[in-house]
Amino acid sequence: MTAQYQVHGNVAVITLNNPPVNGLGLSTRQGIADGMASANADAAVTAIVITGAGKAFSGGADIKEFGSPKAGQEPNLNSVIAVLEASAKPVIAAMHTVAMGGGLELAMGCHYRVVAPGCSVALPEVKLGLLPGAGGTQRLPRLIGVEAALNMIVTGEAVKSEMLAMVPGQKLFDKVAASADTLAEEALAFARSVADVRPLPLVRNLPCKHPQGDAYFQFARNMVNGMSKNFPAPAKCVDAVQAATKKKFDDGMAVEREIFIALMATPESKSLRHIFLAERAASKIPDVPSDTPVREIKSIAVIGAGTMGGGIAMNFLNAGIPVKMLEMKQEALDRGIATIRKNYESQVKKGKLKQDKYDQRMSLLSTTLSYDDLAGTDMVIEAVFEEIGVKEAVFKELDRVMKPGAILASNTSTLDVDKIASFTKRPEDVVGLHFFSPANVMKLLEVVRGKKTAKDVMATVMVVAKKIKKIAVVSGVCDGFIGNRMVEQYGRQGGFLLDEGCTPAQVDKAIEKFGFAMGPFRMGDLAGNDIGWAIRKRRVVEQPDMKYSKTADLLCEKGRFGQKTGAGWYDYVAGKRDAIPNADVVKMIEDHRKALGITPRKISDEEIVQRLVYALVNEGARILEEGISSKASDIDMVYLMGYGFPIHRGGPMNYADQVGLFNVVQAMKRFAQNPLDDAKFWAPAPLLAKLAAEGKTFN
Ligand code: 3H9
Repeated sequence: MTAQYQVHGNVAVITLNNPPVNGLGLSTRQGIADGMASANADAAVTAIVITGAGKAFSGGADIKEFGSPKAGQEPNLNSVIAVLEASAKPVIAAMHTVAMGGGLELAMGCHYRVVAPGCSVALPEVKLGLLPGAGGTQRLPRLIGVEAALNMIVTGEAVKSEMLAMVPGQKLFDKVAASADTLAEEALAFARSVADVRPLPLVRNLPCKHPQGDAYFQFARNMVNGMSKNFPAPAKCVDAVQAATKKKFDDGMAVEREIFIALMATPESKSLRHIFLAERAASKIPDVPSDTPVREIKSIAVIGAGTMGGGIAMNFLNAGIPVKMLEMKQEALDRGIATIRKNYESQVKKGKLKQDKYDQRMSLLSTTLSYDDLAGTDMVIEAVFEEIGVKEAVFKELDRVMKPGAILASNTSTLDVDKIASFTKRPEDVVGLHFFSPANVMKLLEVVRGKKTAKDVMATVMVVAKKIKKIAVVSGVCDGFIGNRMVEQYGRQGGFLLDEGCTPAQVDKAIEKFGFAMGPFRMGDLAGNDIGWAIRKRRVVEQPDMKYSKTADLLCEKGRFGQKTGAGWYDYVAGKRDAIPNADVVKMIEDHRKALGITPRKISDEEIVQRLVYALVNEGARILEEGISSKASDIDMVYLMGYGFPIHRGGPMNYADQVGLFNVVQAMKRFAQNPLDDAKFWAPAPLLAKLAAEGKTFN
């Protein structure tokens, strides 16, 4: 049973027990309704307490149930709340740790609420592209005031119970318990104290007004619209709360219901719900059980004090984990430390970091010029030059000095982790940790699992990643891992588009309108066009028949490497990041086109977007079928967190699912007919073809 029923003296207690967070799935909702029926039928019971077992009162509606037939099955949450409101005996919510979404709505449907201090209270539905759909938009404004409620509903942010208890005139909490430990006892005592009070108070009967009325809501709408481009839910939250101030309670509920149902069907909400689950799924590795013992990581060594090494070190310092940095020369160490110091100082100046925290972080950082000094550290991350010979020298040294059981990680972005592991006598301890630049800012971490990497090493690095607040995604060993392998195909399509008639600005604009943070050419300029050039030089040797546009090579031959040289696909003014189109680059592309005898054609934004995105999808499908990635949602996380894929589209694989894989394959077949494109590339990956034929999806 996911809700238990017990009677303590004259008080019935219904305990939600649906781990991990007492999501209000069908069986829990049924359990509450059953408990209510038992309590009302038992003449000895004078009051009813609803509480939650384990680490939450309730995290809300069961997100995993959304979209399944169970979600709409009676009793739905609104019906359960109607049962609470109709109870002849007082119902008291006893909340602790987490009271969110439908969980908070359930509590607001009770007659009274007792809360433990430290309880995170939120209506976070907006983060899932929804609004509270079980009366949250109608009841919360009645309990804490319109502005405070709208603020919580529109941001979805959690507020601690003790803070909310200080809102003047709030009626959300009837009592704040002394502590979480005494909550149960205090809730029982409270229940006894109100057992005979009549009439029973109902939130629906409280007034709901804002003194400025429409003017306030117009102001709120303007604010919200400015901040929530691409997402319909926040503005709808304003509409629903405004309805609470203008309509009778049940009419306001009807407005909320209608909006909730409409939002549930939007691609934006589907994407956000996908991301919520994908983020949590990413930390799970199919063949590494969740109870795999992890190694203790109390100290870290970082080899290399360059931009990457410094950024990596900061992650651990931020998490309170001591870091020892190693370099070959004192000057390099000094430069690295100065950069870290500068980064922190700028945070202090902006008020983002307190001075004592800064001091504490810097005190955790030590340096050395000798490998022997690293012997005692639990994990080492190498961030040296991307050249296999250099890595070999480093890993041989690490193998010599590191204590048994230490984890040896490489931050390589391209090299073969199995080969790197083979430089040691302990390949089971070697793993790839591909941080993205700037490493102290970017959320993504690709964890590259070598053929011999031990399961407990994988389990450990996933825990460590969480500690340093990264979203870790596991990749097998292949050229470019998940992200860079896919971006190469995306870049190739970008090149073909130039050959066929586009300018870099046209391509970038089209994909940015689709929602990407940056188009492929602006991204190339930011990352450095010389990186792709080096990869292509390798590729033409490995795959001499590979078709690609030579425009990027021509650009690099002119020394236009991007922002770092002040010129790439665009021009840049020192100190600014604005991309200014350059006529010579456009002419270079036109000349190249002429030399190839291509007559340019007008290419629609739709075709640009499809070719770029489906290039990602097809390569993603190959990555999945090769087992480089264990789930499509991992690929989505890589693209969302590391490559600026639009959040509201939920990642390339999710987007393809939404478009329909059949449609994706049809488009690919069309692209394959284009003689200037690469027919071989557009042959759908077998997995994609199979899923499309079966009418299935990636996720
Ligand atoms: C809603 O309520 C709609 C209503 O208004 C109307 C209905 C008609 N359901 O985050 P964690 C799982 S919409 C199912 O790592 P933490 C999560 O998937 C809902 N499962 O832990 C994970 O599972 P697994 C509004 C849920 O301690 C595990 O719990 N509510 C739910 O860092 C641990 O998650 C929200 O949006 C759920 N509602 O944080 C709340 N919530 O182990 C969303 C979590 O299998 N949840 N799980 O991977 C959160 O913000 C955080 O999970 C929470 C715990 C703060 C609760």
